[in-house]
Amino acid sequence: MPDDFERMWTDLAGVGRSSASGGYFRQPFASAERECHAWFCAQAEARRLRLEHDGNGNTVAWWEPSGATGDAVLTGSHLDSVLDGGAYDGPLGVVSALAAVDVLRDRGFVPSRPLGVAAFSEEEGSRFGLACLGSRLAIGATTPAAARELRDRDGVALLDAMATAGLEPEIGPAEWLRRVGTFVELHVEQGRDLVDRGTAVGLGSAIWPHGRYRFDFTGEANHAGTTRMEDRHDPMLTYAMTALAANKQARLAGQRATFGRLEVGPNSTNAVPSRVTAWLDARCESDAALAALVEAIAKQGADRAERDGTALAVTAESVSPAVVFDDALTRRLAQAGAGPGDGPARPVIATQAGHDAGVLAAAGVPTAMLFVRNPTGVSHSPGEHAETTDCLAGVEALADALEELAR
Ligand code: HGY
Ligand code: MN
Ligand code: MN
Repeated sequence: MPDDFERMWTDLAGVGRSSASGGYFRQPFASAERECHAWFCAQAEARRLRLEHDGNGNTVAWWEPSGATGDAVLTGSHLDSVLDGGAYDGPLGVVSALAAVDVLRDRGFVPSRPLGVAAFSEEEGSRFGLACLGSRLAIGATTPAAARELRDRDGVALLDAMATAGLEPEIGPAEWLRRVGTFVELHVEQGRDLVDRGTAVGLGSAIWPHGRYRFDFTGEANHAGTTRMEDRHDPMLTYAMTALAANKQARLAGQRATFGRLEVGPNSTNAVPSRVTAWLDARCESDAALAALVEAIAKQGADRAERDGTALAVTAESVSPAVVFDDALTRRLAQAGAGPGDGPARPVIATQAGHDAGVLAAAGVPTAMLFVRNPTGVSHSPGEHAETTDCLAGVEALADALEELAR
């Protein structure tokens, strides 16, 4: 089995990888991400899994032995990446799911339920701005009407991007998801909890609520040289003070706030800008704390705008409520595969990272997550990594979980 996992991992290693940074650019419905989906389809067909494509860009590979009945057990993750992302965030869950099917077959296991491996589209929201777009559309958490309004940074509409990629978009609730009784997503940990605990595999307890908010700062374009400092209405200044305020508010509250994306107009070296658009990513321990943090940051931005003679408008673009994973399912999987005398059950840890598992859990699908140790905790970066031995431990743990659920 290890060679299956490592061979598959090697297959994907070069797809969408930047030779300059070593990071990945697998934006949804662009060539590299579609190459990953095509690879996934080929791997599924090689395993005689039945492929199903919904109109949202999601792909599901089904293992349905004759006699398999009842609610399906679903696993899988996503193949898209953030800009200049790591290799493991997403693909580890998809490759591990295919490898877990190999392990189960090597064990002579035959599922009594249909078992599906999903590759969800646009989990990162890196192109169209809405996190977990594919799973949200499939489960009905986002309406087709709202999705049709989405544009990428070049103004390309979602449906046009899907059609250009050769898909026949029919976005909306997916029939296949109604057949799913439980979902288990394996993912590289995007933090250091497992490292600090000295263990390779853990389970997820909860996902912090998090959101993405567009801050539009508008001011007055003017000459960078002839305009006295006291005469300016500079949106860059208002933005800068707001970014500092966000950092301070989050640090004081023990939460998370990041301005990682910025657009400046007209983006000239020798002109005071007329507008600055900045995207805030905020994550907190509770829905109330998230609302309070964003409100505090927006208020400090508005107060600064008053002083600078600029204006600020804040728009929520993607909000994910707090998610608590199914406790009974998680406890059952913490013990799955454990033999007498095995050590303590797998640790159960919270995460601040969003996942398709969070979308399905929020929609009422009994869901659990498995996390694989990340030695540095670094993620959304070319530096993201997981040791092969830990990845193989994750595959075994996922196989144990699927055997437990589909026996
Ligand atoms: O942004 C996130 O939390 C996830 O990695 N999509
Ligand atoms: Mn992910
Ligand atoms: Mn991610």
